[in-house]
Amino acid sequence: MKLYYSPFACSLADHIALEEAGASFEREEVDLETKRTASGRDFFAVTAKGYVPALVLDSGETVTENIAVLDWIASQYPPLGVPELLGRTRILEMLSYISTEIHPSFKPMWHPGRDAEKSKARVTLAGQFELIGDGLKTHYLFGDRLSVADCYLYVMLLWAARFEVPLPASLAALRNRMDARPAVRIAMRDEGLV
Ligand SMILES: N[C@@H](CCC(=O)N[C@@H](CS)C(=O)NCC(=O)O)C(=O)O
Repeated sequence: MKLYYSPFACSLADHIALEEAGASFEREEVDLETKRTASGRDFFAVTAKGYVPALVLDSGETVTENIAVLDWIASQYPPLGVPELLGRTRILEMLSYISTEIHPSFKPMWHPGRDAEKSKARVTLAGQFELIGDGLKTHYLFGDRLSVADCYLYVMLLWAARFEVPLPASLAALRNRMDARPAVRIAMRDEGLV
């Protein structure tokens, strides 16, 4: 299988999850400006969406969208899921919140200028992180074991640090815990981030 990714993009979540799973996979960097992959291929030939992540399975089928890619990874590597009756539902609930609420809130941060929009986004994001972090007593989102949802949240926490978004103490601690995980360090190194 092959993960198409861009350094420090949301695809880092899928990259970390694959490393955490101990999966055997290749990866290829995508230039999101030119839509060319590192080997010179037109990325639109991989996915007409033109954005990362795109995970090409061993069957040749391509899976896109963080929610679907991370859910697929958890389905293949059950320790990255949550083994309770509502476990998968809770993970999908969290992945959806991250994907449809938190992730888009960062949008203005990636553009130069737009200072008023950025200040507003910081307030929105701080509230969204509080919603997740307030009352969180466990090491990770769903207990003391990491799940694919932590991988996605972690990327949002890295973005929060980059764009000076305040975090509740529980999420700052979760980020520190993730920073120290060997799989996270490998993915960060392989994306040239450390
Ligand atoms: N709906 C997609 C959005 C993915 C996304 O926003 N990817 C960004 C990187 S974080 C991207 O590739 N942007 C480049 C572009 O849209 O041209 C998902 O949830 O996976």
